[in-house]
Amino acid sequence: MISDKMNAALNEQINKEMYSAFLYMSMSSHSNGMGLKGFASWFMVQYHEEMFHAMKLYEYIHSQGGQVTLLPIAQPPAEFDSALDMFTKTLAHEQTVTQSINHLMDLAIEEKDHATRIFLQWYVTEQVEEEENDNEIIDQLRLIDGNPQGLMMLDRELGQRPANVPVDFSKGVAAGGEE
Ligand code: OFO
Repeated sequence: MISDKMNAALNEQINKEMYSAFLYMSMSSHSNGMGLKGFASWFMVQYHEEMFHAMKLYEYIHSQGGQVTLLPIAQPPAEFDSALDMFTKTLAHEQTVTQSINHLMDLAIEEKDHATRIFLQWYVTEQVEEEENDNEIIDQLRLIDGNPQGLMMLDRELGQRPANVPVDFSKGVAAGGEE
């Protein structure tokens, strides 16, 4: 069982995860337009990860007898200056998501809602990984400093990122494949 306040906060987090998915889909499209197919693929994998994050919340709310209310998703930006600009914005965005997860965790602790606290632990760990990945790519892009050959090499590398989250949620998150 979750409180109404926690239910509302988790609904808002679904919205944030879905906005993240929209943002990375937009970056994927922009990368395609720049001829960076590997970057486009990386961001599309990230899109799927974010939808998975949203669906885990969706399922958790149901498991606790709560109600999912879907909120409007804001329009993400469509134009970016460069690959570095996209990843700088990705990191900044993930930092706001981390703060949001931390606030949810604070609420779970305040409400002595141990089930939600344990559920949210997964997201805390996930955010560490997301920020680390973004920081690594930003470092590489800074080293490359706009050099086309370097950018092509990184593009090839990012294109190798596997999609390892479920994408079919019709039978639930756990039935959808590997995490
Ligand atoms: Fe859901 O981790 Fe990014 O936003």
